[in-house]
Amino acid sequence: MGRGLRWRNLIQDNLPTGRYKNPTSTLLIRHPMPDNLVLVDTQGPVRLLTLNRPAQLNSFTMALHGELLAALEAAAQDAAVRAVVVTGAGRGFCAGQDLADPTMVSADGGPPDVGAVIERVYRPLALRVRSMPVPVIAAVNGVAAGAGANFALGCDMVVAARGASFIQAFSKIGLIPDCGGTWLLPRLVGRAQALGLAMTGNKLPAEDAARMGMIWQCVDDAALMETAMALAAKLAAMPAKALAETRRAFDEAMGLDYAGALALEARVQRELGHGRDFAEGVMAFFAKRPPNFTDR
Ligand code: T3D
Repeated sequence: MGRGLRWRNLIQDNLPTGRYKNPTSTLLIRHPMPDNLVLVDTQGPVRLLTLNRPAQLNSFTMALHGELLAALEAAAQDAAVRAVVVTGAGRGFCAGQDLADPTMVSADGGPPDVGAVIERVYRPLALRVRSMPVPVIAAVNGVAAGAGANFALGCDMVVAARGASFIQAFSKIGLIPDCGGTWLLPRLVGRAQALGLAMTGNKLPAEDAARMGMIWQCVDDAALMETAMALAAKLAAMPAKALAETRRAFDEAMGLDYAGALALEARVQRELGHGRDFAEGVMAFFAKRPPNFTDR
């Protein structure tokens, strides 16, 4: 038996009957996906995106990637959007790569080119989030595993429900943290904790994640969306360009020495100092009125 066929059979023989198996062919199939894999809702200046594959804990398929990237792009292009919130439908946030997606098998039936999948979808997703012109908040409603965990951690602020958890599930399937995990984790929690989480694949409860400084806040399950949307509304009223530049400067300063960071600050402040938001912020301060920021 060829290597490709062995790989395909290995996956297929171990999938639950009826869910992923096609009884008449050796190809992996899935039930037809409903549309709306990402639900899009606009609440004032806040764009709420809900990953919507609850039966598979919102794990990433190619189709979900496509809809999510398109929804983020649309939010980035819409000047009325000043903050984005991402959450998950059902009991999970996102279980990472859908391990039964057809992309998990290559065209010749052999092992997938995981590197190609990363290049094609995960890298663009992570970079899109990190370059949004407005703040992105992850409202983690349940388990966030593998690339689902690191997608959340790549957002600007993470609010998680007490019942949520974070799992670096990669080691359990012979991979390394991706979707930015190798860069994000050590910076968020330090090398010791990052390696421990990545090597063990242990489930980290949201409360512990908050205590370790890995996320912004852990709240009661029932308060999650109210908290995340209120935070988004607060950020939406702030100077979007300055917030996006803050994110970019923090990321860039990671690779600089102290003097380099000071030079970076001077360069960015020079640009922001010429913006309308700076003038508006100072005027509003002296006029003792709320500012109306418009730069983006
Ligand atoms: O191409 C590439 O692979 C590159 C990209 C890699 C990036 C990655 O994300 S690799 C990591 C992939 N993710 C995982 O390994 C996590 C797998 N899932 C789990 O370990 C567990 O499901 C959880 C710990 C996340 C949750 O456990 P639990 O007990 O709460 O739920 P469950 O019963 O395991 O899952 C519920 C359903 O969701 C279940 O389906 P069923 O049995 O009810 O029909 C399960 O199969 C499905 N599901 C969960 N995760 C995935 C999934 N289906 C497909 N892919 C998944 N990742």
